[in-house]
Amino acid sequence: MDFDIVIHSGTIATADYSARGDIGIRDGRIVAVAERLAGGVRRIDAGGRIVMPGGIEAHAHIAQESSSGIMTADDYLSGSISAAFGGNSTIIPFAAQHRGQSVDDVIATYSQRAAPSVLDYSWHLIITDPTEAVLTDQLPRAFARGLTSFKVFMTYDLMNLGDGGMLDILTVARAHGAITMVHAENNDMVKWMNRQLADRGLVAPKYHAISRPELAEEEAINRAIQLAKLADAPLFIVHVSTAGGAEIVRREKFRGAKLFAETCPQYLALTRDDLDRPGMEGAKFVCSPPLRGADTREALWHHLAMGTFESVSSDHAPYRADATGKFLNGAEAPYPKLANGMPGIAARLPWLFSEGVVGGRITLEHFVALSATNAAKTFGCTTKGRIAPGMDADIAIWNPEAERVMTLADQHDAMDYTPFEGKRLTGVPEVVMNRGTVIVEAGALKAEPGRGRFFGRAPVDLRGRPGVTLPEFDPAQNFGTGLR
Ligand code: DUC
Ligand code: ZN
Ligand code: ZN
Ligand code: ZN
Repeated sequence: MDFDIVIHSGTIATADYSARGDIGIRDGRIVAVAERLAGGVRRIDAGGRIVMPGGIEAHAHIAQESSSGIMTADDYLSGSISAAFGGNSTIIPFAAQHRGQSVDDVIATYSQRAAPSVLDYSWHLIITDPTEAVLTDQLPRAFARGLTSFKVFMTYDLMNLGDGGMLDILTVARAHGAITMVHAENNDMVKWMNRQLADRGLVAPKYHAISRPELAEEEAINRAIQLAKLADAPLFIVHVSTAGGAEIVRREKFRGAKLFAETCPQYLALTRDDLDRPGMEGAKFVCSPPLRGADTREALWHHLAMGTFESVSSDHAPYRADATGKFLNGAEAPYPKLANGMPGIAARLPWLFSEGVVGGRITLEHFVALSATNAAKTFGCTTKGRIAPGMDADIAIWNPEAERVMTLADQHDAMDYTPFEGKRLTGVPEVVMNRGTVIVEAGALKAEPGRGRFFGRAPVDLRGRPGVTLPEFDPAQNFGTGLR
């Protein structure tokens, strides 16, 4: 039987190796990888190009209300299109529970919202109200449907769970092979700093960074890991922004914690000086955790190169710099009332490729691991994130030499700014496929809204054996070492 598509003469890059070769695709799957393949209803010439797994964007906020009720500018149509233009084949945004809402209702709500997606999608749940019914009934049901990851918060009064709540939820996750993702900042430290600054009238955007000190992240990362070790449960630290936090992650991985972590382009590209731009420009750079100093930025690059992080995710949190987003609470709103987050779903991979691979800081294979393969492993995407027979044909073909300057128009999102405006980049994803369908080619969208599909994920794989979960938790044998 003929192939539907053969991608030929490209350099195939995986997380382990790169080599010249051809890829044969049939019925949306990769069915052959070989030095040379004949045939193909369509043959795509990838000479001089790099052929790699399409990115998996595992941290994005799309069609999601913030805890203060501000809706993201991107819905699943613009968000998925923007992701595709940025070299992604798959997105795993958040589906957020409001206090009092059932998890089943959250899933029903986001199922409707996600219907227009051009890319395959799954969700991480955000749990803010872990009632008995949520812990014993609703979450296990969600895990069984393949939502095997969820995020909790150690900060924000409306979301913060407390240490006991964290232990309860880690235990439920462990029992069902799910992974807990955590936003780690010490809530009381941040609130105390907010009062100190407000008492002195210091509310310009630049004080946002001062209000959320590095110490607050480091303390909370350390505490979250100790809680996870006590519960002997896997933990994923999202958006690590500090060198101290990265050092703790590194040390605790070495000690055997079941630990995963990501950082984001903004922490590798920008600094808190961007918050001090004239007027209210700095509001565009308000995100949590906040941007740090140039020394921290360099340290995070070293951690990335050393392997401290599994992934680099965008934390795409698109709030426009107008009264629908950043300035919903006024054009001169004090920093605690500015919408929190910045866009980057289209920028993540082109920026990381350029600064990381072309810039000589990480290898091409490491780039593939950070952009797709590791997220697939961590989050149980068993048919995605790799180029091998049997996998979904989720593929991006990159021109590694094309040069451009990053602009808002290139992002194809619903935003009115990009924090990466004007950055010079080398390397462009020219063709992006999802399950064998071309989504983006030659700078144009080729896919129909609504073609993306939900996919369920396997339990978290801690032992290289997908689907094998941990033995039952036994408090009589628990020494809190995380080493079993
Ligand atoms: N956490 C995120 O992950 N994104 C936006 C804001 C936040 O607190
Ligand atoms: Zn967060
Ligand atoms: Zn986020
Ligand atoms: Zn365009």
